Amino acid sequence: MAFKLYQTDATHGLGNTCQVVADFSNTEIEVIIPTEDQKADKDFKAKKAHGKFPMLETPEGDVVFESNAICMFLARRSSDSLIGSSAFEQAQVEQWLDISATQFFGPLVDIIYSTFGQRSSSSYRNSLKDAKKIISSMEAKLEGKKFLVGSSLTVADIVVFLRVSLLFSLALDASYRKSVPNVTAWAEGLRTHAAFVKRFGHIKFCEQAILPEGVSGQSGSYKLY
Ligand SMILES: N[C@@H](CCC(=O)N[C@@H](CS)C(=O)NCC(=O)O)C(=O)O
Repeated sequence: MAFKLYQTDATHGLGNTCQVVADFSNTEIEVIIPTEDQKADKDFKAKKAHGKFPMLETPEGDVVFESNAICMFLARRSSDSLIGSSAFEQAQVEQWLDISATQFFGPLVDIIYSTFGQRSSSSYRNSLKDAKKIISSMEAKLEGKKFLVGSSLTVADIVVFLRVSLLFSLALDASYRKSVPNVTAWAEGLRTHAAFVKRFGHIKFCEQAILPEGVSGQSGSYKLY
């Protein structure tokens, strides 16, 4: 019996990230987008007691939540070194997952919600600055390397890609990307990788940033970058 991956909708980035890891680890998963009726069901509510998607249900009916934990669980089922090929590499993989959950996710959500007018754009600049700090540290780590950890793809690349690709699609335009060639080459490699296209579709990186109302770009009153 397949594992069941519950997610908000077909475009759910955290869910799709888990799907990519499942594919790399040859784990069969059934993707379920619960209907409102299903979500209101008492048994389903008990299963989703933590309140968030994605959530993975094992064939035995046990549940694990938090996308990074789901990714690591699925990655450990792989014969490839998706979690890193030494104790040190495994620590580095965890380091990137922690960075992406604690330092990247907040600014990213702020940028997305501000861009689409669902939140005041007052913190947009600071969020972008915070996100760019992480991209700068990635730029240094990726010097002469194809992957964030070791010499092959790990969960760190898969998880961090979601954050970076959303920023490259919305806020960090072609001229900014030229200033981080290592991260851009890394992101291009993953964006066009068949496994990512299968689960994320054909992601496009923006030529020009899509700015929230009230925020001007390079040609405006302040320099965005
Ligand atoms: N840290 C969590 C974040 C989960 C999260 O915020 N999920 C949101 C969608 S991105 C969600 O489930 N929203 C709908 C709901 O709460 O029912 C993870 O990585 O899984």
